[in-house]
Amino acid sequence: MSEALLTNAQHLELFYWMMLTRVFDENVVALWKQGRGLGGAFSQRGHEAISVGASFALAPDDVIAPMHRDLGAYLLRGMTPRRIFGNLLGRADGVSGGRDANFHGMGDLALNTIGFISHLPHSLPVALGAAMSFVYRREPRVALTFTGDGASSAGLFHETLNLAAVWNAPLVVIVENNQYAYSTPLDQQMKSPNLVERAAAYAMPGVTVDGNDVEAVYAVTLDAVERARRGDGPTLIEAKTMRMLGHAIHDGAEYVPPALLAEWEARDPLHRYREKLLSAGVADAEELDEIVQRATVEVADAVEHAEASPLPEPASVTHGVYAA
Ligand SMILES: Cc1ncc(C[n+]2csc(CCOP(=O)(O)OP(=O)(O)O)c2C)c(N)n1
Ligand SMILES: [Mg+2]
Repeated sequence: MSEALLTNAQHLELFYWMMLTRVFDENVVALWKQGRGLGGAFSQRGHEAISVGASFALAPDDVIAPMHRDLGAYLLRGMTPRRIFGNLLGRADGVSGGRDANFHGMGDLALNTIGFISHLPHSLPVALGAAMSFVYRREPRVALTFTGDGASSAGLFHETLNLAAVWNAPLVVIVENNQYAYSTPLDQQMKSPNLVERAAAYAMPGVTVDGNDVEAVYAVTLDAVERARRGDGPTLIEAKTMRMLGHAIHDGAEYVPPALLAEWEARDPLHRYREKLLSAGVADAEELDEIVQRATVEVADAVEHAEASPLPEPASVTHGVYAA
């Protein structure tokens, strides 16, 4: 594994991005429960270390195709909280200009970010296409995408891994194994709880990582990214975590055993990283609280801005429509 040596400033950056993601998500939950939301909004709690740790390993030129629980990836890529909140509220200045009111469709090629495609796992072949375009143009760039445990049972997941291996594509695929696909627990959709075993079927390296350990996610992703950039092909990473809230706001997740949630709560990625930074002497409590405060202010500003922003002009409805 790479010597993923991080400076103290980088440790604090990781904490900041995870905290921004957490605070953003908490605001979404609160607002939607107050009836101030629009459409659905997928919960991010439990996924912060994966989206942040993985994105941190990319160069700005690399392409990322996040899924619906990768808010941290969008933020880290430079998509502002104002634009993302605007998207969730369907505003004209939201990422999709009011065409989607969700974590879908938040693409911005200026940020090398491909918007999430609702159909699962359709972002995978698109990311493979981006990876192959780098090969054809002889550019030392990498494409990284995420998918879920549920989506990994769909045919397109297997077709993409197979072709990525055959074509030796500079692609990194991260499966966010959060134990559930909507209300279906893992053991009701696959025999093996270790998704990483699927990599062997396509003769590509497969790595399992603790998805609640941001530095571990960063280190394995960096390894895979470097491998891809060297021309040594794709990697499958299985990041194990737990979806700590319902599928989306409407879902109370009563079907999840409380003991399972308690077990994972003890491994909360934010609390763990905070303790680690404190015990390693990277920062004191006051410095970390300041970061929390910074994230809180940024998200409050985004909410205020989005709520005060106009909806799109009805006449703009056909913008970006290329076929009917
Ligand atoms: C082809 C397809 N079928 C069904 C859905 C509806 N759907 C959205 S998310 C989801 C569950 C996905 O589970 P998983 O892949 O484990 O990701 P998670 O939501 O747990 O992060 C489903 C069934 C969809 N988006 N696409
Ligand atoms: Mg899942």
